Amino acid sequence: MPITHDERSLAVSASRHGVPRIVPRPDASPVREEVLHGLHSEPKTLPPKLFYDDIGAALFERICELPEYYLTRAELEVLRKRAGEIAELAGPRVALLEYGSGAGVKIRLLLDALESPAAYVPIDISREQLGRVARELAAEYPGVAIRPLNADYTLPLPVPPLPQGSRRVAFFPGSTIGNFHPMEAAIFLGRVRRAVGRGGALVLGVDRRKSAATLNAAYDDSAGVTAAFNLNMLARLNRDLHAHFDLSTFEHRAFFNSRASRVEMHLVSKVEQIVKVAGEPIYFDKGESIWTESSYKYDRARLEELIETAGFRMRKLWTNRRRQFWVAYLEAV
Ligand code: AVJ
Repeated sequence: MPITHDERSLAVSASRHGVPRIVPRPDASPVREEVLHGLHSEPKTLPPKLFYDDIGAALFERICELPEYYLTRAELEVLRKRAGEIAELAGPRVALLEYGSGAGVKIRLLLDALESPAAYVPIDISREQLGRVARELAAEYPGVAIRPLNADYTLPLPVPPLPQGSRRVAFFPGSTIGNFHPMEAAIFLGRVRRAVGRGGALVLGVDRRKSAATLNAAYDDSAGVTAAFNLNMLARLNRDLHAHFDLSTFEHRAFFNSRASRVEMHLVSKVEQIVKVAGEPIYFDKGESIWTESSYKYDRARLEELIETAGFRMRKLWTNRRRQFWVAYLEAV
């Protein structure tokens, strides 16, 4: 079923509670053209959204528990401490839109603190996880209209129909904004700005720029979970796109590129080889990589520049005790 643009349907369903229906979008599965375009590029690239099939989503949850991966704990610390302040700024009966809802841990902190939240729209590319989280939340928060959207939010989304007269507050945690090149980050946040409209707001999580040693450890953990997460992208293409990657011939590489202020993740071919992907031969030199992810790290000046370009004003900026991670409360200008 396509998503409806009838505002009333959601206003009505806000007081009803049943099992939420997932709105399927065709974009959520790997697109052959997009994959082949990336593999024919120079350097070779694959988009990070391809990490999050069911296995990848589970591996990412394990990453969040790693001693080296401080991001999730740091952000949760801020959200726990500031949920009350966020709720006060947001006001009553808000409609929440979450870009990349994942395991649904962080949103509970907001739903618990907010005064009579009206609706929650989790948007995620991982269909199985989205369905599970939506069912759990519908049971836990019977007063909130849960409207899951299985979509690739890096593409323009139709603005979901939401209860009339409710303030829209977007939630984009985890520093996933770091996956976008700064120029694309501004364009993406500009779309979020239009989705929340005048009077709307955005709660944004952003990882702060810090020492290369700390960042390198966070993206190349000693237990090898991040390596498995990175390599799963190839396994996933083998499963879903008739690719023939031999995983033992690729290795995980992650490092902080200080000039560009980003952590880069790559999959490096250990040998010269040709891999068939969706019927097409892809040639790899020995040592050639596929660039699978960038995680941009922001200092205060760059963050403010990004926010202003996107049409938001910074109302509050919080960090955790160890000053690793930011949570910003942004208001639509
Ligand atoms: C989910 C995009 C925030 O960039 O830190 C974790 C993904 N990649 N380890 C990040 C990720 C490698 C993560 N984000």
